[in-house]
Amino acid sequence: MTRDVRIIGAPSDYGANRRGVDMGPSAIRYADLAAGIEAAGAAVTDVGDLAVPRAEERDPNRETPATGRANFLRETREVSQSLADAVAGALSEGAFPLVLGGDHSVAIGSLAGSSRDAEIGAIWFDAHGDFNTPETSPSGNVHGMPVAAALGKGSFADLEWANAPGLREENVAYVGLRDIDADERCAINESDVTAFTMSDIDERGISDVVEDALDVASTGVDGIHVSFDLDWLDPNEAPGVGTPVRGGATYREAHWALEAVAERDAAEGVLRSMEFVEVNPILDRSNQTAEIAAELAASALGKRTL
Ligand code: HAR
Ligand code: MN
Ligand code: MN
Ligand code: MN
Repeated sequence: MTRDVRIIGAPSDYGANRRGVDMGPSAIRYADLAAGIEAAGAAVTDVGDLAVPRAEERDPNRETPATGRANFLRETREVSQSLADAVAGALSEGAFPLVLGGDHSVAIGSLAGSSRDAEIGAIWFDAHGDFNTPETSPSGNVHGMPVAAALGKGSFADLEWANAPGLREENVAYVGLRDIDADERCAINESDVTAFTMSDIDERGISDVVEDALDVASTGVDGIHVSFDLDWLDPNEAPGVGTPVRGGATYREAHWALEAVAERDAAEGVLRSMEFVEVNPILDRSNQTAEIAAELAASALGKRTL
């Protein structure tokens, strides 16, 4: 059956401290996203961008967590709630939600929507753990917190809109971590998530690591959410991101990873929702990072060489 991919733009930059990532959805669309998905054999509907409040007078503290710091929490809640509705709505109509960020805080909405009526797992391709809470975050930037938010950690326990009802820690798998804060490291190690670092990829190869991550995410669930932060790639290949970290995945490793997702999906039908985040066109070179995002989306959805 032909997959009906629904593109949902979530142009929020409220989770990061840099403007520009709000232009990510436009840049990824401009990079022939729809044509690539069609080449993968899927149908595409683009529902445009969610409305994101866009005040130039920005007050980060109009709403605050019970304890700790989470900048632009009100705006993040509004975006998360409308994105969760859009993702859940797509799924209920038989479409496949493909979310374009925006910074990684949009994953709060994607995960909440994807798990509203299902048990899900998540694969997190990222340099960062995004496992801070308002209590542990060194920056207060919510794009460093979406996994903790979805799992209801720290003061996110009181913020029901931020929680992903059908996501359990046991089904969260990180691929390619290399920049973790001190308290975040303790929290990841104490949790039941599975974390593969860049060193694991060096040692075992991308193939084994991604197959293991797919096993973790897909065991005992209805489907998986793929959350792809472009800063997982090395900044030489993907310079258009706000928080680049040396020593990332290569272009070929990234393609291999998402082709492995497609292969698993072809065999087991596991892929439920997906997002590409953190593309910042202001920092990019000739839209290269957005082009990689568009190519990777097509790979995950089954585009093949032969
Ligand atoms: N760990 C840092 C913080 O929480 C920075 C993480 C945010 N960067 C991202 N997320 N792009 O993946 O502030
Ligand atoms: Mn991230
Ligand atoms: Mn990141
Ligand atoms: Mn294989």
